[in-house]
Amino acid sequence: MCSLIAHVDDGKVVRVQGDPDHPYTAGFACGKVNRDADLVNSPERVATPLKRVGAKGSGQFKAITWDEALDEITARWKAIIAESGPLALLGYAYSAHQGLMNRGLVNGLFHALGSSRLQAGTVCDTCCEEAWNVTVGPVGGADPEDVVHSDLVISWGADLAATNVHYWSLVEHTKKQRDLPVIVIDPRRTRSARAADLYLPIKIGTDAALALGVMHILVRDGLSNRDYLAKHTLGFDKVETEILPKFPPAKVAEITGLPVADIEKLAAMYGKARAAMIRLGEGMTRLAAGGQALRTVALLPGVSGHYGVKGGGSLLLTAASCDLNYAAVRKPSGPATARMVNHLRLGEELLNMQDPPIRALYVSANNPAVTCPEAHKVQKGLAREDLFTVVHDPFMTDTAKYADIVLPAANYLETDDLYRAYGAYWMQWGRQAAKPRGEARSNFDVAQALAKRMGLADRIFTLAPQDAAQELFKGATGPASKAEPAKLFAGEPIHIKHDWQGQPFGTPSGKLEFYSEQAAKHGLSALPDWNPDPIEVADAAKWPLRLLTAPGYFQAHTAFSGVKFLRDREGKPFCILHPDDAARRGLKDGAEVRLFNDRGEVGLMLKVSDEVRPGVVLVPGQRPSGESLGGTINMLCSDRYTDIGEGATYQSTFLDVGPWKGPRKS
Ligand SMILES: Nc1nc2c(c(=O)[nH]1)N[C@H]1C(S)=C(S)[C@@H](COP(=O)(O)OP(=O)(O)OC[C@H]3O[C@@H](n4cnc5c(=O)[nH]c(N)nc54)[C@H](O)[C@@H]3O)O[C@H]1N2
Ligand SMILES: Nc1nc2c(c(=O)[nH]1)N[C@H]1C(S)=C(S)[C@@H](COP(=O)(O)OP(=O)(O)OC[C@H]3O[C@@H](n4cnc5c(=O)[nH]c(N)nc54)[C@H](O)[C@@H]3O)O[C@H]1N2
Ligand SMILES: [Mo]
Repeated sequence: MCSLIAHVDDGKVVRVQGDPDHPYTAGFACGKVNRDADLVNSPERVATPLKRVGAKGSGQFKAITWDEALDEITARWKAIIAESGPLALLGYAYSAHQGLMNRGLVNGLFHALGSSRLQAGTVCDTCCEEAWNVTVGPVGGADPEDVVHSDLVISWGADLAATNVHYWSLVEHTKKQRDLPVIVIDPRRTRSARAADLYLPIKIGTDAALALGVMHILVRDGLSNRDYLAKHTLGFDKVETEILPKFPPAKVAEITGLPVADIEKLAAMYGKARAAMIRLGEGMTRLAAGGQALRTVALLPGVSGHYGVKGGGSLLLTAASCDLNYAAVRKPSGPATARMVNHLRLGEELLNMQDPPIRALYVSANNPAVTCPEAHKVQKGLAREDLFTVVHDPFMTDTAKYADIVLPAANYLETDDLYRAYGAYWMQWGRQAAKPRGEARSNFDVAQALAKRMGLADRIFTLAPQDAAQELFKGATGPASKAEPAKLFAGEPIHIKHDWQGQPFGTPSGKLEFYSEQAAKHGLSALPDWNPDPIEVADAAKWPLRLLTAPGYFQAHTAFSGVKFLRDREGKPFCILHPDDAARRGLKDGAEVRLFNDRGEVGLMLKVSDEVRPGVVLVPGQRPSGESLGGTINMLCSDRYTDIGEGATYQSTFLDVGPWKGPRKS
């Protein structure tokens, strides 16, 4: 979450920049956000509510008024609820660039209606979050700003230069003043990797083995912190006797594809550091055994004792430390429990859920036709003639093309909202900078309008955003609750970190859990471990390449695809193959290629580069079908769950690449 300044001229946002007075943003915004004036003013924005006039997916619509749109939506919902009950409705709202009000109140609407509930975020962070929770507990990790106290930084499964730009710039700044070695562990030689002091091009999905190998060496060389282990951790004795003997350096080298010398070097640097900070990325968790990978890496600072040192430890997400009263907005009323729909199984559930089937879908602030695995199934589900779909978005997305009604959404610069970061310990009120373009309305506003028409009486649906935001502070107990409303609403950033007394652990034992009964309850082994996944092994025998999915530098999923400059900057949707793999297939840099497996095919441009190892095909970002030669990468990914958190396994995808001969006739 960056703190931004929007320059407004004559009611129009003309420029957006990082706030120079904010301690963490420090005047810097990434290449995407720097273009947010283009995003908010994009000529491609949807101007008015629209009603479908052509076939689903064809994108043919006519303009209607807001009253017509809201009347039709609520009349259809009421009829469906009368016939099939509220579970036939699904509110499918996610995050985009929104804060707590615009994201939360849409959830609040569907919670109060008693509809089927979205198990949100399984496309993103539920796997890593659950894995962290069973290991460290539902608490934040290291403060990224404490990196000024670190003497080693490990970026483990995160491309800091893409997804943690403020952290990255603080690291670079610190590096200019003193020695601060950076180690990057990533199957892609990312921009961060190129700037690293040590880069380990690990094989996808082998991080747990590497972390166990490092522990093995730390113990072997007397570099483990016995005092810390005894006081603050649970079950390391079992790891030491049952697991670590399986992971000597030579074995780890075989599993991870890394030279023994580099594994030794990593362990030596880590073991000798006084305060090493590990920035944990979600990258290592986007596959079948993702939870075990993250859990195992998050245990390392327990062995070194760095969880007890300022500037040491690890950081996954910070949000759990901001204990606001979210329920005030997200759960104003409604049944305590209701049927859940997993975010990443939208296609499956639209096609197969019964008693009742999903008959009405409301999509807000996400684009599942592109970003969900089994994208074919999602599109097939969205094409159902008997499904009533509403999409609220600033742009005519691939998903919106399937809607019966499209509602134009306001952008974050056009709304009031409360933001709390998930990569830093900051919270801030963001004031509306400009009036919504055209007839666009905010999520908050539309949720209230729909609630009123549906006869919901909860007070939250009548409050102005600022008054609703105050509700979040009622009953909150942590540092966030101490925010002074006057300062907050004047736009002053608020730091929400507790007083630092070492990494707190929120596990049942109150310690860092090497042995975790909660993990075992989720079906993971109670101890950290690494084993090959049988389904991946079978697929790898069938297909020669494995998918590596990583963020685009100039796109974030599809949220910036309405900015032509950024689309062009990112380039036509592409994949990257190692020169050996390209040569073996007679494919040249710049060729049009087809990526395929049993699930389907996608047409992309080829870049040949050794930034990935042989056997891997890298596809940065998820680009809409209209931008590629054909299709979108998630058409090749299954909706199988991760080992914990029921998350997405994009990288358990195996495939092949060949020349593109135009879309296949089906
Ligand atoms: N293959 C593969 N797939 C992935 C991933 C991967 O690594 N590999 N990553 C996954 C991850 S981490 C995530 S989080 C998901 C993201 O997937 P999505 O949540 O689908 O994210 P976006 O594509 O950014 O879609 C956000 C939409 O919200 C709209 N929007 C922006 N602001 C507002 C607003 O204020 N109101 C409304 N109503 N709409 C707004 C934007 O125009 C855009 O259409 O993708 C996942 N998909
Ligand atoms: N520019 C840009 N920024 C973004 C986004 C974006 O799309 N574009 N998306 C935003 C969102 S929604 C999210 S959730 C965050 C996610 O941000 P991060 O937590 O950084 O996670 P990812 O971007 O999924 O993956 C990061 C890195 O993990 C690497 N990786 C993949 N598999 C493995 C593995 O098996 N082991 C290891 N060690 N590394 C692996 C990838 O090559 C990639 O470089 O980023 C946010 N920021
Ligand atoms: Mo995400």
